Amino acid sequence: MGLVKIINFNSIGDERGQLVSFEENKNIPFDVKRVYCIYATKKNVVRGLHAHKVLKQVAIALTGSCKFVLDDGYNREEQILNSPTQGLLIDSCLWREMHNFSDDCVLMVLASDYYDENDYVRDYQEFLKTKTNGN
Ligand code: T46
Repeated sequence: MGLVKIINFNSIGDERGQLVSFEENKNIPFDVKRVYCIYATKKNVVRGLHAHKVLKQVAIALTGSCKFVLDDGYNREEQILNSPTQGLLIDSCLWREMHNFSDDCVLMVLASDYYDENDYVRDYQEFLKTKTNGN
């Protein structure tokens, strides 16, 4: 099974424009405890560069675009996000990097838990060790 899991959200359109909604345990496959947005990212910045032990997230580019890299310690896969109707499901225990932010990128992330620095693995070698330990 691939690392990149895309959720396609239904967009409701009429003569006024478009509307897309996100609902926990419906089109978002977990309880949503936190929402955050990454925006005004500077040129040539790489964000992420960590894994989460437990947290699951869905990332959606509300405007603009960026590129995600997901890495399970064995394979790396890339996915460009550029639509509010497309979510990237980021499972736990995956190294993630975000590259190539457009100036107008607003990346919204729906998260399965509150912010907890203890859930982060910010060292790649440490991340690889968790993989060889059978996680
Ligand atoms: C992830 C990717 C996709 C908070 O105080 N509350 C929060 O909810 C978050 C997400 C971050 N922070 C603090 C922690 C740091 O001092 O904000 C600062 C920047 O966070 P970080 O360097 O972890 O940001 P990114 O863009 O590298 O990663 C973020 C999320 O942290 C992470 O969970 O998976 O986006």
